[in-house]
Amino acid sequence: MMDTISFKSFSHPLSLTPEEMRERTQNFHSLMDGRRTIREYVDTPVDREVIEDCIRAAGTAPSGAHKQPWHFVAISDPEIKKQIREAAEEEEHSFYHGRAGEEWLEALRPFRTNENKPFLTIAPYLIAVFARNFDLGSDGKRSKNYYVPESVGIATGMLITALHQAGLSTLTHTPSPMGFLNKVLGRPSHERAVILLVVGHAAPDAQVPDIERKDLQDIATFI
Ligand code: IYR
Repeated sequence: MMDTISFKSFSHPLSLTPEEMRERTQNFHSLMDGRRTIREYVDTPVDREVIEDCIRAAGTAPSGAHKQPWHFVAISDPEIKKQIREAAEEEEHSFYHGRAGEEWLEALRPFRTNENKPFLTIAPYLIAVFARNFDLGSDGKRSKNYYVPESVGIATGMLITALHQAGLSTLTHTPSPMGFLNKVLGRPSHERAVILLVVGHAAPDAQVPDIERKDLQDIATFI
């Protein structure tokens, strides 16, 4: 346990003029505005080092009491991807044939999703994101983590951003329930799978829904 932490001085890696700042924020928004959730991939491999760096970047996210309550499993093994696809499609079948309920299915209909998930075996990487509500010491002692959904959500957003700026596409897949991921990936029961990120190059003929993002005035208030 870390009882005391010493403090050190900080300097931001960037020191920008207001003009440089504006240019960077405009460019960054434009880059992020080009991100789309992608459901069609090619099997072109991605270097493991790229995935490692993106996960490192995600691991820089702020977290409650710096507990870093996340674990990422990066899967490229075709056999494990196949197991994940089979289990996910089984869960999704019951979701789309009853469990979801009419209102949910109605909300999803325009997006043309269904229980078939070929991207789970085609995309070169799947990254399963796990959240830990507590850590387990080697003596079996539990230590609590804080703001876990917030911390893991922020880290996942940073992971998606890191992958996008590397030229890769993602799908924030949420097979539900996701308990099968603990079993297939051999993760302990105090870890809870929250998102299965599909990662790779978008198929050249990939299609995305023609939808708009809310305007600034609809998502922000300045007072
Ligand atoms: N998990 C299902 C259903 C699904 C739910 C929502 I909310 C979406 O935005 C998209 C899909 C699936 O992955 O098909």
